[in-house]
Amino acid sequence: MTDITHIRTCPLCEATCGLEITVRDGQIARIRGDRDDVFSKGFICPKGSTLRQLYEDPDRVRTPLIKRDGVFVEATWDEAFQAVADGLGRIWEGGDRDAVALYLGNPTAHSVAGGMFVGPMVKSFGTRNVFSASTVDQMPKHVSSGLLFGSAGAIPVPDLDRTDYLLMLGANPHESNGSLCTAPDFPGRLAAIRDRGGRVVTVDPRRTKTAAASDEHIAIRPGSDALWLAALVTEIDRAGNVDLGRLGDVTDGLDETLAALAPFDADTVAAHTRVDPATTRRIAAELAAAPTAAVYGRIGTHTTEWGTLASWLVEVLNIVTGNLDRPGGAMFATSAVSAPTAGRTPGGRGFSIGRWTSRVAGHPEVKGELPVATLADEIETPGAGQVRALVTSGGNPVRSCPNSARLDAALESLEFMVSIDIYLNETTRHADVVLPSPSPLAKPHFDFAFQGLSVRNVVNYSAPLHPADAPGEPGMDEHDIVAKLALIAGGMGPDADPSMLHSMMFSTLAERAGLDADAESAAREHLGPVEGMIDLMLVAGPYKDLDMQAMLDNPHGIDLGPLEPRLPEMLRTVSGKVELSSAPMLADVPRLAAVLDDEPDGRLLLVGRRHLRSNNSWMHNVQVLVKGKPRCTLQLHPDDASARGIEDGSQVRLSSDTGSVEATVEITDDIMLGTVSLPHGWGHDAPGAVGAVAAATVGVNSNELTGDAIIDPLSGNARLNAIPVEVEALVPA
Ligand SMILES: Nc1nc2c(c(=O)[nH]1)N[C@H]1C(S)=C(S)[C@@H](COP(=O)(O)OP(=O)(O)OC[C@H]3O[C@@H](n4cnc5c(=O)[nH]c(N)nc54)[C@H](O)[C@@H]3O)O[C@H]1N2
Ligand SMILES: Nc1nc2c(c(=O)[nH]1)N[C@H]1C(S)=C(S)[C@@H](COP(=O)(O)OP(=O)(O)OC[C@H]3O[C@@H](n4cnc5c(=O)[nH]c(N)nc54)[C@H](O)[C@@H]3O)O[C@H]1N2
Ligand code: SF4
Ligand SMILES: [Mo]
Repeated sequence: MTDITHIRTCPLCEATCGLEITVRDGQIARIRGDRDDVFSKGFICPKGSTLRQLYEDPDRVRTPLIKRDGVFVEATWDEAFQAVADGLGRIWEGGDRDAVALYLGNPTAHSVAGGMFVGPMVKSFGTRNVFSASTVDQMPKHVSSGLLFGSAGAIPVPDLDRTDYLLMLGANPHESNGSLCTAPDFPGRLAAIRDRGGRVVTVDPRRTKTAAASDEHIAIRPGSDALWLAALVTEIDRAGNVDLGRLGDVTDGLDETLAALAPFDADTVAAHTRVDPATTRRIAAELAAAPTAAVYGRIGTHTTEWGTLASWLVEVLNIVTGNLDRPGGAMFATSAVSAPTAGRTPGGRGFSIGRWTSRVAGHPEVKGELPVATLADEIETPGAGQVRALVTSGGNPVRSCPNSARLDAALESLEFMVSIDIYLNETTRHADVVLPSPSPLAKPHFDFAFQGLSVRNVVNYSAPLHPADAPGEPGMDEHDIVAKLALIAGGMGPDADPSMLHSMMFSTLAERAGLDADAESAAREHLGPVEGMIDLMLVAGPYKDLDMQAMLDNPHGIDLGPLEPRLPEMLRTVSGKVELSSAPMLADVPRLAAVLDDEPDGRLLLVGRRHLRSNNSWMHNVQVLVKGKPRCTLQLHPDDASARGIEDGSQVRLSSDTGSVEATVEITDDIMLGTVSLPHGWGHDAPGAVGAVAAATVGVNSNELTGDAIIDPLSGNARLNAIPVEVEALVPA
């Protein structure tokens, strides 16, 4: 018996934990946390070790599938790409590139295929109908960052390891392991803040595990974070505590911002937020007085109709307390593959939205994307530019996007659909061709996205454990599948070799770095195409002496140190300043102010939640993760339950303006009065979806309740939280 140990980064969530995988006689014998990982130091959650179960899952798709007469039949890769070229070719024949839409899901952000190849694929499709999970997630942060700093990718992360005070809204890292804040063992890092005498305050309508582990939990009425954050700014101002510190000279628009926010204060927002004014004033004073502090908002703060305002207000607070870009505050990571900015003159082209608008609802384009909440509009509405075909890559919009029952029907009506995925699920069952990605173990891994969102500057590369044509794998690398689609869309035909795209991409990278492509390419003949390109990016990046060889020599990762101040060099606004009061932001404030005059909706408000052993709408086919008590329960406050005659464990009907579902009730005073919670991503009983374990789970799809009409206007983000609902007891039959 020989044991081979492989070290790699877990690709499942943003925490990027190091894994140590032991292979014995060709079988995966053990997966545990890599204690030598420079960042995660052995931390792992229950999902990390299930890469083995994902690899072995008999229900995972391992052969390309083509639908013939409504039934999937196994096909060769050549047949599958021919079918893709034929199917998309028929749509493109009419000359309308917008007729083919793309939907890019969450795993795209965690893969080399997504980080490197999806960009060229999107370009090559030449469609305006690009949709992704970003508009059910973090798009507000991109917009607020774009407007403030001139770059949608300049996202401040709380400096968890050095801060004295963390104010955290709408995030539950004890379950999610963190987002837009890459920090393996987030819970441990929170505990360390308290251990060193700091303070953690969590704002959430639910007393989550994170809230329970904090110094203070503030229960806030769902959907009202923007109001409360605005009030904090005003209270800091009124107390004379605004202090921009080092950034005073490089920040524009402070007075305009403070004036615009003046209507919001601790008293005026109290009825809508349910936070008592004394608490609001105290938190404002604590934030201002803390030696260092960071404000951080996530899913609960972003997935409302006020997402961009709330995201902006988080940064306004970091700025007016002098905490932006200083150790212990909110800082910018420096990815090893980003363009160097040190010594650069601040300024640039700035950021704008709305270079085009969506055809039916007229929503502005953001970062080249349209809101996924309007995908069904684009499929259902006839006329030039109607979406008639769709390509999904690592996404399950039929479970993850608002008004999903409508979207489900819309996908069924498409003329042609292609899915790159590892499962036949609620979404991919609609496809005409399914292109199976290999399991995570057969993929190279490099965190293009999360290096730029990390609480330390760190870089890792993982080589595949086994090749994409190893036993139990579908035979083709995911990045080659994406490359093939790019080439087909570029008119190169289904037989085109992915290496064509590799050399084009390599040349572009070399040119961008001011290097000679032929010479650089020749110097990298010993590396594969993906490794060669990453090598070039590392060499052209901001760190000296970093290249692919260093990555291969350091499988546990390379620690590049704590976050460093990066302003003003990285500012790409037109003014070269932090533009606090950009016109689009200030123009949206009156919409928020109008809420102050409204009566709060008397109905219950629905919010979502996550569980450590789940991952959005998937990983539900892994028995060790789904075993135990059903996770998809409707949490209800005891007083709301008794007012409706509802008992713990009973079945209820939950209805919104969009739809209704039946759910099992869990009565708990961990949820605030007037709020109910149902997790998203469940309900795996759709005909044609294949997954024996998932099908046996109990649960319903919460996105049958979320609507697609109300969105955050600046980012196009869907409203997935604070949905007015009614709950009624179902009389047992
Ligand atoms: N109500 C409500 N809805 C939500 C949310 C919420 O909080 N509340 N959260 C939103 C958020 S933050 C997100 S990110 C979205 C997620 O939205 P999506 O990305 O659409 O959904 P996922 O459930 O992540 O689906 C991932 C898909 O990728 C497949 N997959 C897994 N691994 C791979 C791989 O390696 N390669 C390929 N090609 N496919 C793979 C899975 O089988 C699955 O089909 O959901 C959003 N929806
Ligand atoms: N185990 C697990 N980990 C995951 C995922 C998963 O599905 N499962 N998904 C991954 C993805 S794609 C993402 S984007 C991240 C998300 O990571 P987080 O942002 O930490 O997401 P959640 O755990 O859903 O926490 C959101 C919290 O917001 C609260 N909330 C709802 N509405 C409001 C509101 O209006 N105001 C406030 N203040 N709070 C509100 C909810 O009660 C919930 O506790 O997690 C990632 N990690
Ligand atoms: S927290 Fe869990 S799922 Fe996330 S990277 Fe670490 S082991 Fe993987
Ligand atoms: Mo997400």
